[in-house]
Amino acid sequence: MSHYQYPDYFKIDDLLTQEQLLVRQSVRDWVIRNVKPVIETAAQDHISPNFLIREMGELGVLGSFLPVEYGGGGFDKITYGIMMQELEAGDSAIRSTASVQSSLVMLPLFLFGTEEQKQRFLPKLGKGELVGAFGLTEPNFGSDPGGMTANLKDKGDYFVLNGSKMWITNAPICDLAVVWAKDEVGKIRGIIVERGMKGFSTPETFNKWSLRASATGELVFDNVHVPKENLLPGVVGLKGPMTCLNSARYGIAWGAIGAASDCYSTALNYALERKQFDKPIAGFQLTQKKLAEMLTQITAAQLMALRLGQLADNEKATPAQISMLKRHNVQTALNVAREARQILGAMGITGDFPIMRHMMNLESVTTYEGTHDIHLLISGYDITGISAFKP
Ligand code: TGC
Ligand code: FAD
Repeated sequence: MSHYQYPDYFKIDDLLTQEQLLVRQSVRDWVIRNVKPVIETAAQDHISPNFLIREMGELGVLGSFLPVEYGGGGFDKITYGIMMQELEAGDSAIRSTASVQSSLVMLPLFLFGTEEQKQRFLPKLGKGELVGAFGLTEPNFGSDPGGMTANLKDKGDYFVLNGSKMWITNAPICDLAVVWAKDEVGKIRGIIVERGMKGFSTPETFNKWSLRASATGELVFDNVHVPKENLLPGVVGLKGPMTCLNSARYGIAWGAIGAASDCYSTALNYALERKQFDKPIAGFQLTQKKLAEMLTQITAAQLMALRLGQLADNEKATPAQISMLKRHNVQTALNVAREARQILGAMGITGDFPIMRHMMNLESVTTYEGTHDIHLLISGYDITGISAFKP
């Protein structure tokens, strides 16, 4: 399929291992076979193709960087990034599910959970037999999650959980949610809330123009009794959820390259075939400017992602570097999608091509996991040592 000839202008493939290239091919093939044929209709109909989750489990993209004995694949961080890149070339919704399950549900259980919690949940999450969600954002606390009001009251052998979370990926279909809430002394704790617990509901959020093939919703806790053994004992404070976000943001930065590459390749093919004024539109300087700038930006995004992957695999990637990469690569993908859509003219707004869907999805991707501006402020803080978030 011609639109899968993705750009590799700087021969970055030469820097990847045989195993990484093989994994890329197998995820790419799966996306072509199983995602591409259904995703446009799913997005148009605002339906999340949940049957793909178990297939992703079989494919090995859920929790891929965790040890095999805990339901993972034992892969390195570059391989994780490559997987996210290929999934997002299909659709950001598919990558979202894999990101949340891997980095925001399996990772906190692995890092902060008890052995019993790990044995109980991780293997099934890794196979896609259970679906997880991550509840940090609240109606009144998005960029500033430290202000959250969801709260836990200690009742001896259980906690009572009250509050609500909003904009939660996979909330309507989750079997369990890793929820962040404040204890009685105001410390942020992670706790596993399971479907079926009395007072726990997950209403879906409709009317989205973005990530329409992803189930987004709320997590509502109305005096939910959560057993003490569901508390994640291994972390206290905002650094718990933020540690998981470092991993998810890193994966998103790779994912954005997939969406951008799909848009670029589609636009290049179209420009070579479409004729106006008796010649292919690829022959006009203004089209070439768009294509050249897209390819330059994608190449920069690829190189940044690979280098940060190397640092991550050596435990040297800093949160601020991850913020810079997430912000840069998602902005790159948005720029590429917007330019690519222009090259297709009117055809660019249709579902016959993937560009408009990617473009709309990327509007969420630039907002979730820290907005474009929040990541800029994280860079600013890292450069100057002065926080510009708050007074
Ligand atoms: P601040 O005072 O700076 O830090 C509080 C504590 O948190 C620690 N911390 C981190 N730890 C590890 N990694 C990071 N990246 C960390 N950032 C902060 C920090 O060291 C401190 O620890 P301690 O032990 O000293 O207490 O926090 P602040 O209140 O000023 O807030 C700033 C911050 C970092 C929260 C803000 O910059 C930010 O990142 N806001 C964005 C919130 C966000 O990203 N939400 C994402 C929700 S989940 C989601 O969107 C999933 S979408 C998934 C999908 O569908 O793909
Ligand atoms: P706000 O924080 O209200 O920000 C609004 C605007 O103000 C932004 O432009 C922001 O950059 C700006 N702003 C805020 N503070 C500052 C400041 N100090 N300086 C300058 N500008 C500032 N959350 C989860 O917990 N789990 C999920 O699974 C999840 N999935 C999501 C899925 C989708 C489709 C979407 C859209 C969101 C999801 N989120 C999830 C929520 C997401 O993380 C938040 O939307 C995001 O953190 C921003 O919060 P907000 O929308 O409340 O915006």
